[in-house]
Amino acid sequence: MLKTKICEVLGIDYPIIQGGMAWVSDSSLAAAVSEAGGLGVIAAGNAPSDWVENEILKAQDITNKPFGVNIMLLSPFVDDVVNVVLKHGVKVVTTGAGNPGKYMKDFKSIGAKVIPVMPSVALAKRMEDIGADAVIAEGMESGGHIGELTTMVIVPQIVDALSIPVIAAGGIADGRGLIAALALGAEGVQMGTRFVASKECSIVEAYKEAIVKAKDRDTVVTGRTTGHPVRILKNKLAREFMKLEANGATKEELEKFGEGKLRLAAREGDIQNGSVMAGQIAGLIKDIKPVKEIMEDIIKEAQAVIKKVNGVVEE
Ligand code: TUI
Repeated sequence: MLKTKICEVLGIDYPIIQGGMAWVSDSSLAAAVSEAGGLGVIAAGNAPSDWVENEILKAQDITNKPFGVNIMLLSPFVDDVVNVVLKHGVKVVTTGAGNPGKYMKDFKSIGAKVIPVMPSVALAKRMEDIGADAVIAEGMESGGHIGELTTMVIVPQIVDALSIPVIAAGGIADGRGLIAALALGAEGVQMGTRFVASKECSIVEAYKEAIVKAKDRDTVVTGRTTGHPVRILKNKLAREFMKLEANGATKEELEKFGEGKLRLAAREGDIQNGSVMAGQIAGLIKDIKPVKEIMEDIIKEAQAVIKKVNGVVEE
């Protein structure tokens, strides 16, 4: 057993949330994580609302346990996606890449728990003030769209500034990371990259294998010049993007170049010309396993870490 208050709030066994990952976390991955005792999350990403609706229905077919939907607030379909989430009584909503304030009342009206992902203290505090049930404090170790601060630095500062539960994200993939997050005052963790390298993740094997092969320094942050920094694995696309940035390409040119590249990698399997989003912790991930095994191994390791720490404290 390894329970925190957030487990009760979300109706889950372990304080582990699967990060919403566009083009990656569909009903297959989300339902597997929920079945294994965590909180699975379907990512709406930039997908149209009928795709999201279909994934919600598929997840409800696979599991009776609670799952969430992640709403990417830069999506052109965000209003329609919100309506689908409301229509189907989704239990938990996580958000990324913006401020979900506009939709907070709607989510609350159906009793959904709202957990925005936030990269800084001021933004996280604002979320508490407008009624968020918890926040995910995300460090820049994460894959995808990131902020400026590391997990080690942002988690305890958000914990101290807020009274709602804080979930730590960024650079966490095992039991050591889970206990470290609890030590920083978090009530749980969100993991993305670890769950990409799972059997139930429905993307192409080449993407998962790229994560397994990655070493500690194999990610890079692109897009700092556009105001949308995104961490990806180093590949041909990353080199081309950085070259364009160094040569002073405009925001519009870079956005045009980046369009469709995550889908190209995750669904079409072109991991050289596509965008292989992954966190720095990819270097720690050595295998592709069933979600249940990932979860059980993390809990076992976390319990062993606690025993070890107890031993040190008692000496
Ligand atoms: O959202 C993420 N990670 C993502 S979204 C994504 S899809 C995408 N691809 C290319 C460009 C943009 C998006 C891939 N990965 N993580 C959560 C997260 N949210 N990280 C940072 C933020 C964030 C940033 C600004 C949250 C709030 C925020 O507020 C700005 C404001 O002032 O409202």
